Amino acid sequence: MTHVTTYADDKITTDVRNAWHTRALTPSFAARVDGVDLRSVTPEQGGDLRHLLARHKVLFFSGQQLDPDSQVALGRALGDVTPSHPVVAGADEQHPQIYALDGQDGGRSDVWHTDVTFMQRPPLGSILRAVQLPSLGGSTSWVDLELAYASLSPGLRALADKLEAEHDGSREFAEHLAKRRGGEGNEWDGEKVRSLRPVSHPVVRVHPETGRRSLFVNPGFTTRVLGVSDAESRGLLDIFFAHLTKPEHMVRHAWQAGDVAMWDNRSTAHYADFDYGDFQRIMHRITLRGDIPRGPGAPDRG
Ligand SMILES: O=C(O)CCC(=O)C(=O)O
Ligand SMILES: [Fe+2]
Repeated sequence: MTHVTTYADDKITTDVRNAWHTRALTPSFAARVDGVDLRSVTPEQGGDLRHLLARHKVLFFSGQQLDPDSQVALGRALGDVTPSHPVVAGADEQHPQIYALDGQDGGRSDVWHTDVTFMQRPPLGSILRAVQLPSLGGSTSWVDLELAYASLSPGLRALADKLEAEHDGSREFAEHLAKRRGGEGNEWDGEKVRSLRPVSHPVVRVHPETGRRSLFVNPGFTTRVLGVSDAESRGLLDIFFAHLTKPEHMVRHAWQAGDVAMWDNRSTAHYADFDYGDFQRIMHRITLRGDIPRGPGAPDRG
């Protein structure tokens, strides 16, 4: 983008047209963006945010005043907003797109995961707003799955490039689905979700916008490496999971009122600390429709 001025060390960039300031938070990913009012993002600015998202993978904004309507409007400026979740109902009838996570009501995410990889078409990104925070605790961490891929040894990278893995949402969400009327979830990718059948994705995903490769498995939903024995699958997943969650692949965010986080769900995984006991913690998430993950060998990648 020609309107972006990059400073020598590339840690701070200023988007002159939008008067946004972006400060990188780690050497590889995550940035804080100042100067944006997320209530009034135009479609053109939504495109600019999408560029920032693909580049930095996680974006943090503070002092925001979003409400449910403006959170959904923000999502629409960036892309197509999905229903709240394949099987969990929306926050209320007016906001079927909002996934409300209440830590005291099962809305915890204290396992490393990438959102909704148990569907054929996981979301491209998520936008999360702090609604009610505990006075202490409740941080969220993200890992950079592109860095995790790049920091594997070359031999393991070459093996991973050729593998496919099964992703299954039933451990986390079968109960939710059973509780819904008639066992019907929401619509996802234009179809009613009536069951959570496992899907397969490449272990290495090629980012459709940047062409970069990421280690696209996660402990929350990836259950098996396909085409190898059970013992080999277990061993490979143990190696991949321990590797991708290394502290040097990670950024951690301690939430303040008014904070919003956006992440690229094609190149990151995340984990929400459950360390706040009986305190209330409520977050509102929306997700943007994504593409079907492609591996390095796929003919139609790009
Ligand atoms: O509660 C959080 O901080 C993150 C929850 C989560 O996994 C999500 O919003 O996708
Ligand atoms: Fe999540």
